[in-house]
Amino acid sequence: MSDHEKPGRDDLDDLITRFFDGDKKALARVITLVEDFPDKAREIIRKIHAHRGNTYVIGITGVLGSGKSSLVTKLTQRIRARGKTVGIISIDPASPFSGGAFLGDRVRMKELFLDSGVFIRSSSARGRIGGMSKATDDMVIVFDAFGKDFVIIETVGAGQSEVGISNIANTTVVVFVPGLGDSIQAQKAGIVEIGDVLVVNKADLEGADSLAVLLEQMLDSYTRQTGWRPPVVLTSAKDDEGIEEFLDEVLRHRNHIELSGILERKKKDRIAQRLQDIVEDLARDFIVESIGGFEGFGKLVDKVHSGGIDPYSAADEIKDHVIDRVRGDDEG
Ligand SMILES: Nc1nc2c(ncn2[C@@H]2O[C@H](COP(=O)(O)OP(=O)(O)OP(=O)(O)O)[C@@H](O)[C@H]2O)c(=O)[nH]1
Ligand SMILES: [Mg+2]
Repeated sequence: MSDHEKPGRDDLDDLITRFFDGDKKALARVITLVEDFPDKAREIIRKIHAHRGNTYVIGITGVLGSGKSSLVTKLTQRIRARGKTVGIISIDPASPFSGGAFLGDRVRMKELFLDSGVFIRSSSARGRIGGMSKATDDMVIVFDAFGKDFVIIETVGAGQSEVGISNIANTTVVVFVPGLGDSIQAQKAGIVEIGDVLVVNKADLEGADSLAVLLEQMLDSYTRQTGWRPPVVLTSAKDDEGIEEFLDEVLRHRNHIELSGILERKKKDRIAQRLQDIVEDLARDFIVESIGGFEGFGKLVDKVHSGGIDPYSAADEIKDHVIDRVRGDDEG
């Protein structure tokens, strides 16, 4: 079966069995299906949702080329050294995870590819602004049910996506680099505010300390209700410096939101948003289908065209038809 074929029901049951046996190929296949086939995604999520564990989601965002993939690699190695498993979702077509150009990156990735406790998935942004995909939530559920202790999501900072990542991630990490116009980087709308941990990467380069000072000043200038002041951590993914401290700060944040109840609230907020999105999709499908089967639709178009009715009143008539169909569905 090619990777892009849709399996039948029997295949799916077999696939799920292999998935729960810990088969990495089955995991890869399940993720492809969840991403590419919404109807299969429903079926799969129904089968595996009850098997979720306690995956912790770390989101890493920051400007292009700031070293996010390099940091994810180093961070993953530290997490593995502590005996935990990791699933990585890289939402960025330009990422080395999806075949980058730097030999150095390939060598680093290779260390992860050989580790059976790590699974890497590049998820194309598919032209969506910010690159956050609706399927990302489902992919987290898949990794969770598979038994991953951590999911790390890398996404390039592009305005909207930072907001997206902080909704899904339990801890959001924002990566900065010296020399890219420090104040502009930091002042970009909301970027400092969404970070639970701020990282100044490429600390081996000039200007890292002054950037860290600037970030601390910005943190001074706004108040937070959560009792958490985001730490600023200096790292060099290249030299493997500061990574242990970086992981410690992520875990310290985790501890903070777990003990304070913020984590549970965040998770419930996310579920509420997700349920709303799913129902909106269902409603939209229903409406499109209802309009498609409504014979009066063409007549209303003509009537608006000839000036016999205004578009809002015509839309009200269509809405009444859709509501009648909903009632019809309810009755039988
Ligand atoms: N000097 C220095 N270079 C680094 C460091 N970390 C990463 N780099 C280099 O920066 C470049 C980009 O690194 P990536 O890890 O691909 O950065 P990224 O943020 O994932 O890039 P995109 O996904 O394309 O946005 C590569 O050439 C890395 O080798 C660092 O700590 N110091
Ligand atoms: Mg990258």
